[in-house]
Amino acid sequence: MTESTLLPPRILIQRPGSGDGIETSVHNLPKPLLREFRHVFQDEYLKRPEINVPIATAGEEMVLIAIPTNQRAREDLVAVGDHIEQEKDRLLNVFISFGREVSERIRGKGYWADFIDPCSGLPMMTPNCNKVYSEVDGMECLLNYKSYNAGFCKILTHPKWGSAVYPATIFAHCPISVAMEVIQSYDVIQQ
Ligand code: B12
Repeated sequence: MTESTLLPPRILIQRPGSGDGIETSVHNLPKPLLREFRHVFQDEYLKRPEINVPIATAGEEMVLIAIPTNQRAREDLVAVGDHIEQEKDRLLNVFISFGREVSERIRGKGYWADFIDPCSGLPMMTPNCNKVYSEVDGMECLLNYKSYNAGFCKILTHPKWGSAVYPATIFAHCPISVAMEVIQSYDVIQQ
């Protein structure tokens, strides 16, 4: 738990029975992250809502929200080889599916949301953005996880899984209740 935490990390599953758990939490943006968010997305996020906001949430304050996710990898991602590449593809697919679904559900309610492509570090749904978002810096700031340097790449370490962790983040601009409702609709795996 950090000061920015609105909903602490819990392991969710997108499709019951799939076994692909994804640790997810909901946060306000602390100052350093807010500065970085503006570099990455500029003011593209202000271009929504472009449709009428639902009456249920119309009076609520709009807030910038980060939804960091971490998946436990079956391999240490710092190693190299075909099996690592295969594992990274699996983790990528699990996140893209989850990130897209969460973003589309928030967008479906009339608000802005987007997620970072883990391969490039660039926003997936917002056009005209070319600044890379650092997942490692983001997780350090939001979750207080630690990192180390592996050559050119900064590597995150999860408190339980070490560097067998695959970080990726979703962002939203909406009332807190909207983001909470979407995230709380997923099943939680007991740890
Ligand atoms: C591009 C990339 C690479 C590139 C280049 C890396 C580079 N640094 O140029 C290459 C292909 C080489 C690479 C290699 C690897 N990578 Co890589 N890579 C990335 C990627 C997509 C972006 C990293 C990046 O460019 N960061 C640097 C940029 C964003 O920051 P910067 O300009 O240096 O600094 C800015 C920030 O610090 C910012 N800032 C300042 N203060 C603050 C505060 C906050 C709060 C924030 C948010 C930002 C911020 O300001 C600075 C200036 O603008 C990330 C995913 C991601 N989105 O983070 C994965 C990622 C870091 N890579 C990963 C991995 C696993 C690897 C490899 C180990 C894979 C492998 N098995 O070979 C190797 C490492 C090999 C090596 N020794 O380098 C994983 C790490 C997993 C983990 N546990 O942390 C990540 C997170 C991808 C993932 N989701 O799994 N990678």
